[in-house]
Order: sequence, then structure tokens, then C-alpha cells
Amino acid sequence: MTYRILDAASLRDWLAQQPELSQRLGGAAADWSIREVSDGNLNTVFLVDGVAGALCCKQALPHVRVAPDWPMPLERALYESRYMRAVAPAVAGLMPELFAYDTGLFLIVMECLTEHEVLRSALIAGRAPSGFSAVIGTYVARTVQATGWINQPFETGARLLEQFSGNTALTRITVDLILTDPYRVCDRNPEPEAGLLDDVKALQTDEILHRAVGRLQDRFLTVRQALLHGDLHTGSIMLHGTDVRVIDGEFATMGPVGFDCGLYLGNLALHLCAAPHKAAELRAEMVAFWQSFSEELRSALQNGGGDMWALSGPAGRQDLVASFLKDILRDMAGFCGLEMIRRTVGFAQVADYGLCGTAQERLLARQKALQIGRTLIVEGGSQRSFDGVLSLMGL
Ligand code: SR1
Ligand code: MG
Repeated sequence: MTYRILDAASLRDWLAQQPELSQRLGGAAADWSIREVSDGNLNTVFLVDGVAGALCCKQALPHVRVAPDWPMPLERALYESRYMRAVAPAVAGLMPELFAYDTGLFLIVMECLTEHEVLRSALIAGRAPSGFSAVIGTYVARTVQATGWINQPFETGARLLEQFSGNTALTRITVDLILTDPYRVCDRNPEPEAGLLDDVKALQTDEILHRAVGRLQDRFLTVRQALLHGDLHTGSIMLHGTDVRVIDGEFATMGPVGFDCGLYLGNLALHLCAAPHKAAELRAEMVAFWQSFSEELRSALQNGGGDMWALSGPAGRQDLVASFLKDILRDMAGFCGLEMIRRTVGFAQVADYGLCGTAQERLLARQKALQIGRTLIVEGGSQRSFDGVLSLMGL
């Protein structure tokens, strides 16, 4: 199928020509209800309901959805479908099932999570049931187990490098928006509110900070530990009760595991800055994340299976896993800080600040996020324990 931007009518026609998908929906095509629910920055999303079932259809646009004058290659949909296929066996039930990918339309058709809500919205509304972070810890650990070098023969990593190293357009977004723009004068950065101007200027002139950001740029660009989700924020997670799903893997790339962990924690920490009265529950979520992640990874890596560490017996492996986790912890702290800063002053900011009751409270929340972010970036690399990372956040 040649590429064209779909609307409800053309999507209906296309689905009607796909026997397997039509069957999932059931009934006559004319009776399917189709609504656009696009919410993210990049793509259009439609939910389709039929008498027998529902589908979620996500199409890449030739530009950033929220910034139509910013061109963006369509291939991001291909990388997202590849990511879903690569990690699905390891994280079954923790992400939507992929039903189809159309190479011409750059269209993903997947399980519709009708009853689920985006975690960020649930947190903002104060209705996220506790315990979701333990699931995310499990999710990340399982993706590392399935795509990293420790449990898999090196050919697996080599294939993943080949499949994902072309995802440069979205990696470019990460390099610019997370790792560079907040620390330089850049048209993409929105005009900060007046009270934040000095803080933004400080980010652009702080040499100690720039050196530490440089180390994280190095880690992100040169360390290839496992296949990353690449954009694991609270808007990339949906939940319904205890059913937690990770969505939106279009930024997938091989990289340092601490990147996924850090982005996730960074979004909880941002929520904390906007809603300081929730400190105890957010701390508990962060602890649950690290506990489930580190325990699951420790046990998964204990028996090996890959070429890396193949010469070490149980005791040696235990030491190697411990030092691997320390590296992840340090990277996580730094990337957490980067995420907090970019979501506070950069192109794609978070809705969590809307929780602040007044402009003054919002300014203080943003300043707090910038201060914690800087501390994590500069001091994160010398942390030895998760408690140490929490203390850098004032927890
Ligand atoms: C132009 S894309 C901006 C941001 O939205 C995505 O969700 C990623 O977080 C990206 O950095
Ligand atoms: Mg997204």
C-alpha cells in the first residue's frame, strides 16, 4: 500500500481489506466505530471498535504531529514494530500485542487497551493504584535479559545492533532534546516563564554541569548494553488496576540500561516536584522499581547463557552482576537528572506541573526539579547505592 495519511474513512476501507483484522473486529465495516485519540507528540492514533473486538491503529506522520513544520521520517513506525517483536516473548502481557504492521502505510495495528489509562494522567488525577513501578522494574529487567549480551549469544546483540542502529532520526531527537538543547541557546526551547530566566541561563553556562552531561552523552552514544525502549516516561505506560503495559517503543536503540531506568525514575521525580505531598508514595514506587528491577535481573543473569562472562563460575558471576548493576545505577542517576531538566525547560515539558496551585508554586517546583536534576547529573556517577540516589533527590 502506498503511503497516505489516514483518516477514519480511509482506515475503515483499509481494515475492511485485511481479513484477519476485520475478523478481530467482527460485523460489517460500516458498523465499526472509529475515533482518533492522538495524544503523543509524533503520531496519529485511532481506536476502532467492532462487535467482536477492538483495535488500536497508530500511524507515523511525515512530521512531528505537534509541530507540523518539523519533518520526521516515517520509519519510526518500523522501529517500533521491530521493538515490539524483539521484546514480546520476554514481556508477554506487559505490552500490547502487535497484530499487524503495514510497511507502506507505516501503520501499526495492535491490541486496544480500552480500559487502560496513561500513567501520567492517572498520577495527575491521583488515581494510580500503587505497585505499578514494580511491574516496570520487571519489564526493564526482562528486556535486558532478552536483548543484552550476558544471557544471549553475541549473535543476538549483533542482529539487534543491525536492526536498530538505523533509528537515527529518533535517536537524534534524544541527543538534541535530552542531551544537548537544555544546556544551550536553542530555538526549540520554549520561552521560560520570567522567574526561571536566571536558572535557564545558569544551565547554559555551568561548566561543571556541561562536563558531567558530556560523560552521559558518551555513555548514551557509545555503550550498547541492551535494547532500550528509549522513551520510558509515564506517558509511555498505561494501566488498568494492576494490569500495567508499556507502549510507544519507537525510540528503541541499543544503549545503556540506565537510560530506560533513569527516564522512568526522572518522571516520578518530576511528579514529586509538582506534588511534594506525595513524597512517601513516590519514594515507595521508586524503591519498588529498583528492587524488582535489580532482583529480577540478578536472578536472570545468574545462569548466563551468553558469551560474556562465560568463563566465570557462580561466585565470579555474582561479582560481575553486582558491578554491572552498579554501572546501571550510576547511569540511571545521571539520565534521571537529564530527564528532569529537559522536561522542565526543553521542547517536550510535562503536564505534571499543572498540579501546582499557583504560578509561584509552579516556579518553585520547576526550580526544585532543575536543582535535583543538576545534582543527579553531577553527583550521580559516584553513587554506590539506591539510597544514595534517593538522597540526591532529597528522599
Ligand atoms: C519531537 S518529539 C518530543 C518528545 O516526545 C517523545 O515522546 C519523546 O519523549 C521526545 O523527546
Ligand atoms: Mg511516545
